[in-house]
Amino acid sequence: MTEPHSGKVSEIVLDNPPVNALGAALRRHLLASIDAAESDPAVVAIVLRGAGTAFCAGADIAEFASGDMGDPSHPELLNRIEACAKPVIAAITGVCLGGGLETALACHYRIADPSARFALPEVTLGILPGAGGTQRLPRLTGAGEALALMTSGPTINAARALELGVIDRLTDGDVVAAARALAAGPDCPAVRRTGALPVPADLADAVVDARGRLAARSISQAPARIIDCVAAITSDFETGSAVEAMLFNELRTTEAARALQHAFFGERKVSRIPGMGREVKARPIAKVGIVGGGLMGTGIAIALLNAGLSVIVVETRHEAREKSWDAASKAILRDAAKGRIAEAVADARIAALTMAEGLGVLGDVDLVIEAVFEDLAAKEQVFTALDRIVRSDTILASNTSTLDLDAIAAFVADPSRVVGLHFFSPANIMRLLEIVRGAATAPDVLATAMAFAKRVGKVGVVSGVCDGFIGNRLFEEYLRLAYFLLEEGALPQEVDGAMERWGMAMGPLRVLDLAGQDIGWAIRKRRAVEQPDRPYSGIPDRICELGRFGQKVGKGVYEYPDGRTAVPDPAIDRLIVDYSQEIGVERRAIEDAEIVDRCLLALINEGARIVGEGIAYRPVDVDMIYLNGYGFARERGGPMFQADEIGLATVLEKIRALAGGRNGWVWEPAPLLIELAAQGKCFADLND
Ligand code: HSC
Repeated sequence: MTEPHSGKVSEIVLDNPPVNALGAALRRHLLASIDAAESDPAVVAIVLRGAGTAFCAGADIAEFASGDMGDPSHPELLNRIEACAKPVIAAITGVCLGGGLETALACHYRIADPSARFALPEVTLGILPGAGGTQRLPRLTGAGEALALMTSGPTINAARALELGVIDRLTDGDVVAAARALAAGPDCPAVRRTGALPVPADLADAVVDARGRLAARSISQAPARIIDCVAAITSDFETGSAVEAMLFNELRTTEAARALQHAFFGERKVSRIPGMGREVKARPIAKVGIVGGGLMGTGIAIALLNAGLSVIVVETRHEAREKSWDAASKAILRDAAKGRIAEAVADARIAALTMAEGLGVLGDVDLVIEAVFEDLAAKEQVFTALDRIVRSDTILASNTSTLDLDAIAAFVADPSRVVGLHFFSPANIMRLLEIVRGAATAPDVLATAMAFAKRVGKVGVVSGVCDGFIGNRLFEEYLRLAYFLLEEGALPQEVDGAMERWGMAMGPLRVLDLAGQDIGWAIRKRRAVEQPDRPYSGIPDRICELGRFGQKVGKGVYEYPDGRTAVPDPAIDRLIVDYSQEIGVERRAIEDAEIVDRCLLALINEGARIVGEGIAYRPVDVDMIYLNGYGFARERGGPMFQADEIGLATVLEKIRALAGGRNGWVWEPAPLLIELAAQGKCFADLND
């Protein structure tokens, strides 16, 4: 891992593929290398660089769970680097994140090339920069800038890092050669210890300011503790560092930290398809056809154009076509106007969009995504036509959220080329892509869909075929519960308020108002025929009978006087109370904790059923769908993570207790839950 000392400069390499994370072995190696270089009289200076294209992505996150982070610990190692009597120069390319940036800050001088990207993203993992970052960065940039970087974790480029004083020099050429030349030459920087720099002048004001901006309802305590660490900066580096170490350890074991780290690894885990070897290669995708230029089709088009793909939108209606073009180009121009992309990039993206009236133009695309309305006959028309038009290796995808993908695949001669790509609206914003594997979907088609998800910046999660797939199947049980709670005594604002205070981006009733109460109504009508033994509360139907279809018509469960803000409506409160009376239910006060418990248990039980049936590969797949498509707080990890937090034996006990109560039929425990609880296992045991 260490190159031999060449001349008078010692080059120490951070080498731990793929991203040079600072695991224990690498820390030991660095410590030994610094000791060796310092004691070698021939060495005048040290250059620290990363192997490959990255400098270092930080601590090895997998070590946090074990708590085994010593021998040497990160702070011990970095203090040793900083204390080195010979100049240590960091030569930075690629990612320089978290503990990686803290390592660079402990060096005496930092040179980067334009590929370098810097961040202290610990807050996104529910922790804080625990290797001296909270004490060193403010001394270089000022406390205000450092707090902004640490409390929300944005990534900055090399030019910005130079501007802020995070690095000392930016070079266009070979950064290692530049660092070596500097180290060996007459202008070699002197030892300058960041930890010994003066207390930043703006410290007191910046701390007050940051505390004032703290979100009132943050589940994670990390932002507040980061501010505490910065407030603890004194001229004595050790005092502040002791506070940082104490608060780091406090955060490390919190539920939010574990949940956020579950999300980090989970989003990567879901891309692994069990049983699919490396020999399965994704097909190249450069040109995509989208059938249907409505809201969904247009959102998909924007997402794809933003990822540099070439897109043809086929929309038969002239007006809709114009509207789609207009919306897509405006969204791209808005990004340019806000400085997110260069004007030339915006022009290229708009030039990559073609609108067409008929399917005939799709003869040479790599992938077609059908996004017409949810009607099997409409899908049949599209797929049978596409089958005649596209190349034999073109992948055919449906954006259906409710129809049977296998029935759609049967419309083409070769169903192995058909896959579901279920985008969530607005498709250019929402991170989730539910990838539906049909009974006949070919492995390389599935692999292509996964690679495509990554390419367009989505978290792709595979679902088997079932009504509602993973996400909406769980959501249906969650909604069923929410309406039963209304019958029993809660008001809409109480159900939504409890779930929102707990961490959901939006309560279940507000979600349905946003999606359209008429959509829920149509599904309930279908269910009344298909599943007469699984009735819903009659409350939502009563609301629909009043034509209150949600936000789009200004009234649903709530009123929307300004078109956006949900305001509780006394008429709906009366409707609910009357309904309870009509069905003979004596209303009672229902506490937040009971609302959260029941809604969550409904999600967990259905999630367990879905994993047990093999619709989801792993419990973590269910969690990643909920975090990325359904507004489940990342700091809560997802329903299956929550089940493990509660303990599966307790979850089962609670479900069984509910099964003995009103609407007990809802609470039949999932077989997998019973099995795991009996074995003393948890859902996480099934994730690897
Ligand atoms: C930290 O540094 C805390 C410090 O303050 C130290 C505190 C010490 C306190 C001690 C007190 C006594 N660790 O994303 P990709 C894996 S916290 C482990 O698919 P990309 C990743 O799981 C850390 N593994 O690639 C995946 O593995 P798989 C702060 C890590 O090119 C593979 O690498 N740093 C890892 O799309 C490839 O990753 C961060 O939060 C890590 N740090 O993105 C940065 N980083 O193939 C987190 C990656 O088996 N990382 N892996 O699935 C990232 O943001 C992205 O991974 C990159 C690469 C942008 C680096």
